[in-house]
Amino acid sequence: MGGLTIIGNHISPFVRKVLATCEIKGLPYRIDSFVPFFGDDRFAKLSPLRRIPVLIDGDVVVNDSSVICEYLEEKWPQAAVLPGDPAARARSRFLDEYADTRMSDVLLWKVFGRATVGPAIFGVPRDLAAIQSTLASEFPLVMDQLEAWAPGSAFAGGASPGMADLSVVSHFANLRWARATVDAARWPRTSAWIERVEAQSPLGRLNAIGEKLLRVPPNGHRPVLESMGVAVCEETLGGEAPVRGPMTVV
Ligand SMILES: N[C@@H](CCC(=O)N[C@@H](CS)C(=O)NCC(=O)O)C(=O)O
Repeated sequence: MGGLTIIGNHISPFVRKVLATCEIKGLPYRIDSFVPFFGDDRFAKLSPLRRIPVLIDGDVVVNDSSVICEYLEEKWPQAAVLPGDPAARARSRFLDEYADTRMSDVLLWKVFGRATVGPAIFGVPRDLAAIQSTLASEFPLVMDQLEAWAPGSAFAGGASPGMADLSVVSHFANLRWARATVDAARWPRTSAWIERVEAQSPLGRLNAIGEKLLRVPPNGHRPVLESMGVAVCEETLGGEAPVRGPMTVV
């Protein structure tokens, strides 16, 4: 069977970044949707760190959301998600890197992970004090940096949403799902940027799908996705029980 396959689910900001990139480029895909900790041995072979997303394009297997987006950009340059100018491209790549590292650490692992993933998947008690402490200390530092970098109009890499916008903004859905919000009066440029990207890229719709998946058990994604018109793989590499991978944070 030809076409692109993505292993991952819409709850992951990294997966939504890749799905949005496919959609911006008009590339059809199907998804094997499961929570990564439930991946079986075949998944571990395709994803050495047991992480999602994974892209399968025929015989080619690509790991890591940024590497996947750059592969897509190089193979299908139409509807570019990176600017052409080398300096602007470097800037976009830095924002993407910042989102994948610093924002992941603070927003995804220390807030969403503690609020949702730890309790729901691994039975770790929800540590509200630790979440509050992150929201009061490290979170504002991240937001202050984003406020200085947020584009005042349009998008990080130019006139249309690109990889940097998707990468940064996808984290804010997970933040909301952890019941934390962005103070628009304190960080107005960033708030407006988030709104623009969610409204003017596929991210808004992909976030809505992620929100639905959060409400069903880890092995219950298929009917939800099919009811929303998402193409789902016949076979799944999702297994029965959660496994901690080599990089698991929660
Ligand atoms: N840098 C990676 C991060 C991917 C990642 O951490 N994915 C999470 C889901 S949001 C995952 O698969 N976690 C499983 C684990 O850490 O064991 C990327 O951009 O793809």
